[in-house]
Amino acid sequence: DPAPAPRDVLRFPENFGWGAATSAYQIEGAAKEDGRGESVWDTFSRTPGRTLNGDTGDVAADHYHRWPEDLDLMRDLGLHSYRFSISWPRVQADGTGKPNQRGLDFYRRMVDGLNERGIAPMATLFHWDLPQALQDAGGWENRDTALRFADYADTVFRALGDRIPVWLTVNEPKTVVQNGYLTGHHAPGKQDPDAAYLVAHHLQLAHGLAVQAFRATGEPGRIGPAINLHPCYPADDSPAAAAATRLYDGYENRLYLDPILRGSYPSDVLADLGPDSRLVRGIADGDLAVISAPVDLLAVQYYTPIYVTADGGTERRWPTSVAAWQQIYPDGFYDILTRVTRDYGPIPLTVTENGLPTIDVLAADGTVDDAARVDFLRDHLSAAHRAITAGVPLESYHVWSLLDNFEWEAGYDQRFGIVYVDYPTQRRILKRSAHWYRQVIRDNGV
Ligand code: GBH
Repeated sequence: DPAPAPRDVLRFPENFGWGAATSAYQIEGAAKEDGRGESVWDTFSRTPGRTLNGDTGDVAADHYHRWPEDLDLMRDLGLHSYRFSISWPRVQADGTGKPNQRGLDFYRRMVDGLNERGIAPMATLFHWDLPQALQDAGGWENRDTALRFADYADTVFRALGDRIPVWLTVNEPKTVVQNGYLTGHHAPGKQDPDAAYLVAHHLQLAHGLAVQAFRATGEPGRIGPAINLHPCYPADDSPAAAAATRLYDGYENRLYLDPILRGSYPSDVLADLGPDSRLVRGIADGDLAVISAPVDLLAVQYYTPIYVTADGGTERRWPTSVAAWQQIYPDGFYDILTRVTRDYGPIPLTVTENGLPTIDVLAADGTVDDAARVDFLRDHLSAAHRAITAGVPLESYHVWSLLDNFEWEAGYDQRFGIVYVDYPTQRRILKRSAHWYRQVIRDNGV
């Protein structure tokens, strides 16, 4: 039986949802099974030089075969909610046409298994694994991909809509834009700024069309976007740094929030891109009405702040994690949560990702001591608690990630899981953070 909670626990609201998150390509493996088609991430990760050690998601955490065990583990942790993603190429191998029943059946079984265990399924429709056939037809640069996405979403809603209470449309459109089309570090590996922002528009159009399709099915659940937000701070107190920070914030945050929640693009970003940009030319009449179709909740993902210098560059202020891009700054979590509520109104929020990568060691005694993750999670949950106290309507929190997994271009070295995956045996081992998180859930607080 759980020990009684110490009196200094920061209690979360009654009914607060405690969860964990994953995504399809990062955990499933089974890349060639049951009629799954190829995605841009299969192509990208199998291209020499694109990922650390040439790692791919071909096997990953083998969740496709081990899901019953993984669901038992979630139940043992006491999770209320599990956020996962549905692989588009499992449902439509080439991204169009008749659905692949075996792909849908996998998710139906898994979702039924969650419901049987009293864990609420939260499904993301797109976590970056675009069918390669659609990429060959232009990918997200092609407006038609947004229409294909709406058709895929409709198929999934009709198959699973009666058993999934919360849906998320597109995971982190910004990361597709920035990593897929600016740095080229993610699939499809392009470096084309003009294309990048048109891609942003088509991803948001895809989101809006999926919301419309969802409403049309009449299914009872809720739906919203999953957006990674970065609080931006000036690196010094010069007016130039303040101005550069405002524009940076436009590209990091408002570009993705405003169209959905305000029905308009931020004018400073549009002005910066210019009237001849593919984004500006690509906005058709009526698009913003589609994109701003009312959503039921906003899913926020937070990892790091950004400090902007007077010349528009960035600077480090806080200790980084083993991922060079991540500075550890819990107050940034408070800042971004309160800011969203202040600027966009009291829309219900869920945190669908927040976490720390570590290079873990499985000790001889069979334990994994990820003390840094416990500190990270405690500090960030304390910040979230402060945000709730300040009036932020945050209803649930999902740690990234349930399991160690394929960390995209960084391969398998960086481990985000609260559960360790011993890849050679695929054995799951609760890290210290998993034991700690189980107690957080029991106490409903930190
Ligand atoms: C999330 O992305 C993803 O949704 C999830 O799949 C992922 O595993 C998790 O977070 C952890 O990374 O500056 O070019 O070196 C977080 C998005 C990841 C986007 C790092 C920017 C910086 C790469 N960020 N990336 S770079």
